[in-house]
Amino acid sequence: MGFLGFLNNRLGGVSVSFTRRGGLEDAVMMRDVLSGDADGREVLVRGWLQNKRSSGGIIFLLVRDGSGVLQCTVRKGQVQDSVFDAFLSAKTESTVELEGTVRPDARAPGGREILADSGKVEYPALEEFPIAKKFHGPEFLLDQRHLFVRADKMRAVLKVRAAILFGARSWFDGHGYMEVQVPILTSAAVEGGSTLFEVKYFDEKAYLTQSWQLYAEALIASVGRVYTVAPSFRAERSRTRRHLTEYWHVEAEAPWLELDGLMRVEEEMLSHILDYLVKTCGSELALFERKLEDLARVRPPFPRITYDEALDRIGGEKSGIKWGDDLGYEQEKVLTEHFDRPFFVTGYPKKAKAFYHKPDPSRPDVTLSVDMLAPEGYGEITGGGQRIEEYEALVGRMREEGLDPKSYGWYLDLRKFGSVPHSGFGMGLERLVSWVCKLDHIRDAIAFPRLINRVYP
Ligand code: NSS
Repeated sequence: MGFLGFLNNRLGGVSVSFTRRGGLEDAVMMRDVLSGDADGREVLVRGWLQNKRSSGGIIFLLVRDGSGVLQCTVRKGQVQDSVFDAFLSAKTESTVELEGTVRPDARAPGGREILADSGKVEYPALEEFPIAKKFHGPEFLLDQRHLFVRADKMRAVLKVRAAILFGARSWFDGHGYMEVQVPILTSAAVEGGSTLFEVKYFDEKAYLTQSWQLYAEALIASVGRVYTVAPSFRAERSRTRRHLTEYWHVEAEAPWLELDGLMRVEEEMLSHILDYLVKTCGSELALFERKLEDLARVRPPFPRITYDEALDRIGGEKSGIKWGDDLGYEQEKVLTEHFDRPFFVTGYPKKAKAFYHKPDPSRPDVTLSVDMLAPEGYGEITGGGQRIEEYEALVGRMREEGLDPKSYGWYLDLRKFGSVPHSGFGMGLERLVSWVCKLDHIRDAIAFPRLINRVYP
């Protein structure tokens, strides 16, 4: 890549137009400066002025370019007076460019700084940045989300999300799963009608998908093991710490896979992801006070309990639900106190689960279903199980649930042409991020959350 600034050896210290000799992209990434690779060299950096302090003839700028945050020091006399004055009056979140020599300095955040010999304020911020260091209420910060995404913790969350997806994809790709995409606009419910978003589709009604699952079941007969990373939508009326109306869903489906095998897929994939986070996101996790040991100890096999055991552990009907009801957030929270790592709950009652779950042949009132719950009060992060593969049984379950088999014509066809025992699961990306980053609310696990009362910004 070459440190272009190196060539630009003090062209009179003016705010030279570096673009004349190359593209805007010629600035060095701060991450490369912070790594020490550019020590002693003359470099050009560009970024946003995150913070500034000055005393006498010296200004310390903290400049962020997305790859890192770097201290740039501007001294009176070492740059033109007009440059010094421009930086002195620049408001935070102005865009700036600086050129100077990289030197190690233990007092600088990250251990390095640039001693500037020239630079310019490229787009001065027009107003004071609305987000100050002081406390702001959550609604204010949600209104300012387009600016709040620049905050340290939001940047860390974005990095953790990206690392989780990288880890998930690399596990799936390495285990014979192919990434596929299916429609977001659909004609029928997957997870029950109560959380469907309806959209007008020309003269018809359509819905925003709740899960890719039914299409995935079609694709396993085409390309075998499949996975996706896609948005899912739930018109959740409940205002909780763990519900978004639009969330990102990592889902997988595989032929010739039963419940036990599915749990092995989930636990291996998750521990692979957590390993990757430990290796690549140490400083981000530290911001949230997440200890790396908490993640490193998550190793297969994860603890497994049944729904019946779960209900017992939380005090049976004293827990607020009776046998047959789904575990809600309150019940899961109590249950998670029994574990210090993610664990599985299997065998949910038929009544608590969607129509496609296969009833346990040895006990038909429960299903071959499994949820993975995260500890520390977080609860469910994945949901899935073994599917009904037999045509008549599937039609029967649809009728029991009051669904019209005609609305699921194509899905039923899959049982007519080479049906197969198969299983799959969906993992809520923001649920996992919330646990990993110890977030109080799922809205902070995504850049622009969609909540019951919020579609702006
Ligand atoms: O409803 S799920 O439990 N299961 C499914 O959608 C299956 N059709 C997935 C599959 O087998 N392919 O949702 C799966 C996960 C759940 O465990 C949560 O982690 C997440 O999706 N989820 C949510 N995250 C955020 N907000 C909301 N509202 C939400 N609903 C589910």
